[in-house]
Amino acid sequence: MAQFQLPDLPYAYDALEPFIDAQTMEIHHSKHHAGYTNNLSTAIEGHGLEGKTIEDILTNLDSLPESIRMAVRNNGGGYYNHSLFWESMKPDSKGVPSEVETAINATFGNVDKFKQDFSAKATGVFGSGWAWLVMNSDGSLEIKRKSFQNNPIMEDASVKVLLGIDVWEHAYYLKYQNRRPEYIENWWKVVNWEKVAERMG
Ligand code: MN3
Repeated sequence: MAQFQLPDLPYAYDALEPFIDAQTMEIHHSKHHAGYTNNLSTAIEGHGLEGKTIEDILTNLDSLPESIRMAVRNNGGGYYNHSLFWESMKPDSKGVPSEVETAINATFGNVDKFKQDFSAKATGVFGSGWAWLVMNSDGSLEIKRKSFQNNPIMEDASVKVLLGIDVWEHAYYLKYQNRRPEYIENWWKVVNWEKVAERMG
């Protein structure tokens, strides 16, 4: 059996309508995420990584043989990022829990300002990539912009990844075409803030 399996979505493909359409969700999960997952398992097979978690692997990319390092960065990142992404959304999005709001206010002033900053970073990703909200080891929050499937834990294993938005065109093009800012604006309506609180620990 392959080392990594495609996780089930925690909701139906159409659960995030009208903000994220069912066809995009189905292709994104059953084709893109499945592809990263299979390619990851294939890349690491026979390299002594049995029993390693995806976090173990992504925080130690430099220890991998060069022949598989890029494949693992791209596909391992894709596997990990999308698993985080599905859980970062939910159909009946609630308000921001108080412990999250307190942390956001300390760094960004208020939740609206944070959303503006995060949206601007996500909008400004050149080409394919992600915007991430991370908590540093000192408890401060920070927005990171990453290309391709790179994740903040690849360069700093001490950060906690709290939230991320996929701004590859495959995440929004069917419904929004080139209107990435509109996708981002609507994405806020399906953010799973309880999951963000859980990830803060
Ligand atoms: Mn994607």
